Amino acid sequence: MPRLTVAQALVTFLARQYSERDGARRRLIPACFGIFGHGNVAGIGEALAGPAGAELPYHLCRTEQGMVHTAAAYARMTDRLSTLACTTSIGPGATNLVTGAAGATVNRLPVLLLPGDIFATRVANPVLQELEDPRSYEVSVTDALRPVSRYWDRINRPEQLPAALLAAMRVLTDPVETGAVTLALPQDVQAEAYDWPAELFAERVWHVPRPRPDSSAVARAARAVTAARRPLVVAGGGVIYSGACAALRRFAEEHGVPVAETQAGTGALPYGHPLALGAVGVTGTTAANEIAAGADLVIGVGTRYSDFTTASGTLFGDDARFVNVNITGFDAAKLSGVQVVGDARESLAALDAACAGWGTEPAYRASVAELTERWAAVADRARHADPEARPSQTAVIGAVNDAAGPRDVVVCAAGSMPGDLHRLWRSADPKSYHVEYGYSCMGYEIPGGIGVRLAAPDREVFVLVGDGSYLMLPSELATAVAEGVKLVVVLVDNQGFASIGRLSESVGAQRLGTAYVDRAGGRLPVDLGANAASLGADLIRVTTTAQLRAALATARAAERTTVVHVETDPFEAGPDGGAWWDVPVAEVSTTAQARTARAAYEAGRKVRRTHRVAGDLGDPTP
Ligand SMILES: Cc1ncc(C[n+]2csc(CCOP(=O)(O)OP(=O)(O)O)c2C)c(N)n1
Ligand SMILES: [Mg+2]
Repeated sequence: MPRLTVAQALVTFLARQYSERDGARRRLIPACFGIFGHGNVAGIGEALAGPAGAELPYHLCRTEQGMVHTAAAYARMTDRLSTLACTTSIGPGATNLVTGAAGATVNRLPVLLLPGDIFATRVANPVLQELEDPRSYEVSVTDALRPVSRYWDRINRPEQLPAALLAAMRVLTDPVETGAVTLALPQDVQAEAYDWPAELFAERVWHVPRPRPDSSAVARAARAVTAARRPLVVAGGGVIYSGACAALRRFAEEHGVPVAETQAGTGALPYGHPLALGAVGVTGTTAANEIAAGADLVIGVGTRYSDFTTASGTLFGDDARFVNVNITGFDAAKLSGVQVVGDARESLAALDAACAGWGTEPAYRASVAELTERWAAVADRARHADPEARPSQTAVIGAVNDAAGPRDVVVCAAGSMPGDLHRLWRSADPKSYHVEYGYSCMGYEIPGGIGVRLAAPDREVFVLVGDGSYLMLPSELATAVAEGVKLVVVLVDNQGFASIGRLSESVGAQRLGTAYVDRAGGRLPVDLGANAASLGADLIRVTTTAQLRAALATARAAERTTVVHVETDPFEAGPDGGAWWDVPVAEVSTTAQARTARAAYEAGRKVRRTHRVAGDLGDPTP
């Protein structure tokens, strides 16, 4: 019976957990990020500094929110087969986790959060940073993590730890339930000693299953698929997490079904494949959106059908039927689809076999090729610019895509860039496009880039970050520099919110508060390049496309984290795919701009479909 503190037991346990899928075994939690305060330094801090910590390397980050983004990006890069632990103090350290936790849970990515908490014995309460709720001493700020966690627990006694740890590991490694997992650790309990059962510290392997779909569900799906003339696959992040890209390609090629991609599914089918339509939805291409509008059957694989994917319910036609392949019944049931609940790779293989001999007409495939070519010409123009002039944002994207090797990764999350990237980036590899667009959290970019690079040190990482997003978490540049995690950060500075500025204008809000200017509307004496350099990054400033291309080559070859600072025009927009997005506009207003916007809004929402047509055509006759 080893006698250890709760924190020592926790750290020892975490170092001995493994995940396994397809015979490959890896550490489930290979490292711990954190920031110490009085709520964790004596417990978790002492444990990590001691013998237990030798197996769980510690990385000091600069913000708690940032470290959760790092852990989520790490999990995404490893197909959810491993993640990082995040330790914080009590109070603000704990609540700073909430945004990152929500992002991880929305994106269905495992992260392990270990916030400190107020004394379980309450003898020293109110402790520094304690929220005192007059209704109950039971309430603490870590309760704020409950709705954004897929498993949440507070360890009030050492005896509670083993069961909580096992439950936490199960949720982290269960592709159906995964998301943020929180174990709140009262600071007194962390330091308390207990005689643990030795078997708690044995190596444990968490087998990540590939559930096969129900055979009658596959038969129903095949009946719907083989009755279709204009089918379309919408590939979501689940395709990539499952490692189902080859199965998807086989299915598409066997049956001549084109594939469109969500943000998380981008790269599922490489750019240039004759059936690859690229980005779909609000951030989609004209090619994918036209095929989507005419599709009689949509096969959604590993997608949660966000409003960006369905264009707020306006993208797919009235009579479109849906077949949904998903690991969770929750997503599979959306849009009245035939529910094929299972692992994407296994389900696609089963559907492929059940659809043997069926395929689309050559004329349909030819229309896919024609639409794709037409979009490629538009994209080519947007991606290139006069080498001696200031680049447009789309030319910045073209330059970064050209500078990146086929396995390099682009990271982005918020602003106007995710849309331009989704439409214009050309992925050769399913792991090369990393845009966090489930939570689209400003500030994700740099810490996300750290997580990507830690998970895949053999790939160069290009972080594309707007000035607004940069200002939210520039602090994590200091983490990248300190930890020797090399990034190429392209800081696209347009003095404010190009995205929300455009949106504001279109909804009658007059661009209020969307530009970084002084009270008189003048340019600010703010120098983000100098800020990046002050945090320890190498800085290259560029003003032309030619300089940008040269700087990207230098930065890619460099050993140190390099920030390339470029200014762009916030009023210049790239080509778009013509899809609608539901952002409700003021129903009454004194301004003509808002009234015009309201009229356009009402026209737009008229075409919303509810998709209540059952995808199910019944069971095939045997
Ligand atoms: C944390 C957070 N706050 C607010 C928003 C809403 N929002 C979306 S994009 C955006 C502006 C982003 O500015 P910037 O990074 O400069 O990109 P740009 O729009 O200029 O391309 C804002 C405020 C968000 N996505 N995340
Ligand atoms: Mg900006």
